[in-house]
Amino acid sequence: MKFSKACALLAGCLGTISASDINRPKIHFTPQHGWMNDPNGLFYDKTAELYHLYFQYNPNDTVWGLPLYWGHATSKDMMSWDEHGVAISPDHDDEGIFSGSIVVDTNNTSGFFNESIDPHQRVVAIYTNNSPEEQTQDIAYLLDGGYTFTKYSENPVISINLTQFRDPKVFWHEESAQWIMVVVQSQEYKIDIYGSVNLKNWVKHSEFTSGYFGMQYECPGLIEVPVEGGGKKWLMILAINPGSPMGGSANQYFIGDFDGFKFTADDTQTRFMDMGHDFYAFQTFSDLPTDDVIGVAWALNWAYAAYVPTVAYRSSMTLPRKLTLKEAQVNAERKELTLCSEAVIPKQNKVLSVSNQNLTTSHPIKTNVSATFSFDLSFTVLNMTVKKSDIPRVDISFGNANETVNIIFDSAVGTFVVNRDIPSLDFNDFPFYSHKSIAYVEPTDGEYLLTGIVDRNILELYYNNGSVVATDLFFMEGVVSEFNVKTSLDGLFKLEALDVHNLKTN
Ligand code: KTE
Repeated sequence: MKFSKACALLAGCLGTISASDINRPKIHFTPQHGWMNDPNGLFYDKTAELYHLYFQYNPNDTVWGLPLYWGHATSKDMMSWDEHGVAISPDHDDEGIFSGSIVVDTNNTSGFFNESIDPHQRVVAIYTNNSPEEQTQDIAYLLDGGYTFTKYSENPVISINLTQFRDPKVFWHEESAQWIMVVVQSQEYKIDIYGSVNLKNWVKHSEFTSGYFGMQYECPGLIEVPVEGGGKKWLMILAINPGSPMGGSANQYFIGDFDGFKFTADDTQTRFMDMGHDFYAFQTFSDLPTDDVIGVAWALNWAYAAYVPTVAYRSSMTLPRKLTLKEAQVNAERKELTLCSEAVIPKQNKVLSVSNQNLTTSHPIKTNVSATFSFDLSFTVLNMTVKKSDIPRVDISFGNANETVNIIFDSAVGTFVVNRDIPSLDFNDFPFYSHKSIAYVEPTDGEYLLTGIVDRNILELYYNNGSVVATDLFFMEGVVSEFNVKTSLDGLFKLEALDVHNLKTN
């Protein structure tokens, strides 16, 4: 039995499970205790068939603080994780091992590894060492398959005498036969692109600036993403904090081309990876066994991260998401190449399946659910004229007898609004920022499509085959037990299909 289960069982026996444990998600990674933010060093060990998740970690408190470490967890399926404590520690208590990434140096370009080290376990971490004087890019390597790092004796590998220079994401670029690093001059609003043949000596190739500036750039990423129907395009990922139009911190992305030295965006449009509040510092896995692009984000917002009402720990990661680029309907006339996200979710137990019926006010479709469940919903707007006074809405809600979260679709404006304002929780305890998330969604061939995943205190919504996504935390005093769908007026909407599943959590 896993450590966490034994603790929960023991606590249960002692009747001391705190409210936060009721809220603790079951299929989203959370640290057993302490503070977590950004995912770091995501990689897949092809020999051990193990996914590695490192993360920004303060084991000494449930808020961010120095010294800051890399925490570590592993998983066979990216659903249930085993935690392994601190992976990299700073040399001094006023320093932090800030965000970064991991590459598998299969061909030993760094020279750190002898032939006894399995090529799939030649792990090199590239991270920002944060000290009061400077943020530098440093490297460390593993000689034991992912558990004990040795820092490079000649660190830092990049130093430009800046205190706001961080978050290196590194990958191997086959076409130009070099390691590529994207890293931000955070408050200069620059994504710097560097190249190296050995992970030790780096040359600056170019800079990229675009999108919302916010207060600062953070956590960049550059990855080639499959396009539905064939081909690939390059995706530049960029986090800003604060300054998101949704409030607080957010991730944006740009679609374009990369030649090994310079990234060129296809257009000047700014696109957000997630229209909710709680999706930040997204990072993709290195060395996956397929061409799939899969990554994880931190499921919180710096605007209120220190205040969310969990007790033993703070924060979760999102579910892993598989990224593709598809031509998605963006208005009645036009499709645009759009980033589409698909959640990696566990096995499911169907609890409800209905189709082809009108949605009503008086007879909502309802079912009991476990606190970790998913729903797949599609509906159409019947061609009805609506009197000015009528408000044509679909109301999708979940919760318990006293607390609900509502996802309201308003066909007059083609918009879904998530309302997570739960009266039983005194929001004066912490600034839960905007209680509402707004997503403008186009129908696909006339149908509005929505997949929702609820996991105790986190809601992930995938609209229109994942071309619009929204992640939001919510906090109830009870547990989620009901799900239902109703409308503001009869005869306005037709349910095409609704499947509800409880998600197996082990
Ligand atoms: C922490 O809140 C501050 O100094 C930053 O804005 C958060 O920065 C540090 O977290 C990020 C990364 O840029 C840092 O490497 C990391 C983004 O924990 O969440």
